[in-house]
Amino acid sequence: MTGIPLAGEQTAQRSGLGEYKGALSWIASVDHKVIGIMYLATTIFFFGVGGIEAMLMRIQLAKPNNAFLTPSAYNQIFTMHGTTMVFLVVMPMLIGFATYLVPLMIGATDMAFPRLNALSFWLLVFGGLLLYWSFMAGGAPATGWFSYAPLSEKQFSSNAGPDYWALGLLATGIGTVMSGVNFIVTIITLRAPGLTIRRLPLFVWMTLINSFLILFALAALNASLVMLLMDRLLQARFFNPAVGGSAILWQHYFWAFGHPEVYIMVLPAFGIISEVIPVFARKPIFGYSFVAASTVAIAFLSFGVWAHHMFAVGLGPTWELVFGASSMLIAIPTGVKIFNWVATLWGGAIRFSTPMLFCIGFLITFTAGGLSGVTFAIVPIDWATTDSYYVVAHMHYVLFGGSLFAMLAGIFYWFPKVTGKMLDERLGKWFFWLIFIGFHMTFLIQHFLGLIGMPRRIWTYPNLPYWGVMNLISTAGTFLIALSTLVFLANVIISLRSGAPAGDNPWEAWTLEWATTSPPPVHNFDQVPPVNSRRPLWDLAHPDRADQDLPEEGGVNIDIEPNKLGMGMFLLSEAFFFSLLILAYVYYMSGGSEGPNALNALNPLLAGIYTVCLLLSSVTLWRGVHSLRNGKPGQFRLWLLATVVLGAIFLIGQGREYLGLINQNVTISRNLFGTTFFTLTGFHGLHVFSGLVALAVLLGLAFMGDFKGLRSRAVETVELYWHFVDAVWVIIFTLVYLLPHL
Ligand code: HEM
Ligand SMILES: [Cu+2]
Repeated sequence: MTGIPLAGEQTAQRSGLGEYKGALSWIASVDHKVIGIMYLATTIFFFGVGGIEAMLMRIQLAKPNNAFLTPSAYNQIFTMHGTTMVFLVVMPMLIGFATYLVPLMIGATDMAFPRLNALSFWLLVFGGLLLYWSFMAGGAPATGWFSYAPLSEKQFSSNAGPDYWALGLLATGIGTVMSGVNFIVTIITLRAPGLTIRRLPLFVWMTLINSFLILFALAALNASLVMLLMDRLLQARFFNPAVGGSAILWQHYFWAFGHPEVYIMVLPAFGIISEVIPVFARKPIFGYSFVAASTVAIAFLSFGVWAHHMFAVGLGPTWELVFGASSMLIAIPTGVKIFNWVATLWGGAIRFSTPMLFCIGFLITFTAGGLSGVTFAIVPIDWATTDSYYVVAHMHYVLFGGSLFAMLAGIFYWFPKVTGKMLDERLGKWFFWLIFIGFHMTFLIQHFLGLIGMPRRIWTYPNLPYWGVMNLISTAGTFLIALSTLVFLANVIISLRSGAPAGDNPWEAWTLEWATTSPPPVHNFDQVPPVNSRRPLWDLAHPDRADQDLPEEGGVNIDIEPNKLGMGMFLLSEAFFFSLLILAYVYYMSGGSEGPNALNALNPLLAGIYTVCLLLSSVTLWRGVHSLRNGKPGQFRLWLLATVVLGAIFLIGQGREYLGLINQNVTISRNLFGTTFFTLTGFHGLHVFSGLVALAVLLGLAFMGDFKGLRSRAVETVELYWHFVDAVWVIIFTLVYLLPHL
């Protein structure tokens, strides 16, 4: 099996489920199966927390003028509920599914970077704990899950809640970017022979495309969070209108992340549906290529619709028209998928087992949610419904009725593979009908509450006609949902104890994960079956009617070094991160900034000298890698040393410049120039510093002896990073130091 030998060795040493005992074997595990299960357990726990928050809100809203919660408590709870459900439940639960399934579905022993995989998971746990620690540290954030400025600025939210919100999401955000990198490298470099890109299971295809979305969208979020933290902790001025900042800029930046985020929360769910429906309809998916291609279309379009969340801020008719049209457009590829799933069901020998019931529940509910979504693309309708319960209903139809129903289909479908036991079908059906009826009882009526004028995020409401009874019905539905979750938990516990044995392939499915035992061994496969089509196990079971669907198109794995590909993907995300910092600088400087600015505060000549040092260090590193490749470790050491020295000169130079500016009272809080200059060059400096640390470690290792194999790969990977950091500086130096003088 192709792939990184280290990964294989590591997982071989660590047993899979059941062979390792005790908490430590889980905590220390780098096995994708163990990490995948930990993701599921953690996100199901947070679903419980988010669900309790939802219950509390619904009890408060059960009748008019209620005082079960205080206004402040209500604001904290809806903020934490929304944040939890998005960042600690739906997104990471889908990552958990992919972490467990992708290596099995492509016939690999593990993810490309097992330790990075473990780190991504623990960053989720750390971020979640940090977020919830806010309740102990003076109160949770009460700014809503999209934390609009200036409400999220210090003067309106003086407690530490929003700081924990931003820091917690930064931790989970960094972990999520790492997962994205890991999935791309795993899927591109570790596939079994014959498993070409056009034969990938659709869940794997969706995970691949989703990972690219993650690289860019989470970079946008991380950059926005950094800027908000600069405002809150260092009195910067990014989003604070009172000191020249723009609250609308926060909205642009947040939704540049926020809208792609809704697809990050639904594309893998589409993947689950595309795996389960064919198996229970006993037909291959209808229009595989259309489902795959429409995913790419959605991925691209999802970065072009963000301002449909801002139709009420006064963008002007032109932009409203543009974003209205693009938001309509994105409904088309989604419609294509729904058509393909229904066409797959058509004429199928359908088995209405629980996984299939949830797929049908998904189709009904997500389609309804998608249709209300289209209504928001019509600007005047959005003006009437934005910030009302019509929005709350829409978002739950797509996120709960869509993503969550699909994940429940996935749990009932893959539970046998993960545990070796079948979930109880009777309890499964009870669970489905309770949650399906409970869901529609809770959220269908909210559409009408919104249309008759009930705003979202209100702690209570007056006794207006129908409002009380409609809210009571909604609340009653929530209790039905709560009851259903108890039935689900009971089913899991009973089945783990005494469920019917599953066997390798209880559903007679066709993808590779069903070609190994349930649960799989630590190395995943004793033997990966031949792959000559999209349904390798169908071909194996029906050699006379095998799916010879596509001629094999050349090599399977793209011949690229996994470390380099990984670093390349990481740098793609970093490039987007920097472009948002640069955009903020350009946006504020183009508007002119009173007081000190680049023209009168900076010394381009001196900065020019340091810039030459930094660029030279790229040359010395390139020479060093060259000498290493030519087996000249002595020369390599010298070039590496020169690189470290030149990089250090640049950093010292930047430090001196900072001291000089601070002595002139040019600081991050002084004006918009200070805010954008120090944040942009500061983050670049941080990248130079971490690059220097990596180079210094390599230099230390180089003086300690041989530099073959893994270590030389590490040098080439760091080289890629270093050239990137230098290239970013060229852009910054030109923009900040040169351009003002031209
Ligand atoms: C378990 C059943 C659930 C119930 C009963 C429920 C109920 C609610 C309620 C009452 C609100 C506050 C509405 C307001 O005051 O504006 C809310 C907001 C929200 N819910 Fe849920 N919810 C549930 C599940 C979910 C799920 C699975 C998601 C998935 C992501 C989700 C995401 C959100 C978001 C993003 C908000 C907006 C929060 C904000 O305004 O900042 N909810 N939900
Ligand atoms: Cu959107």
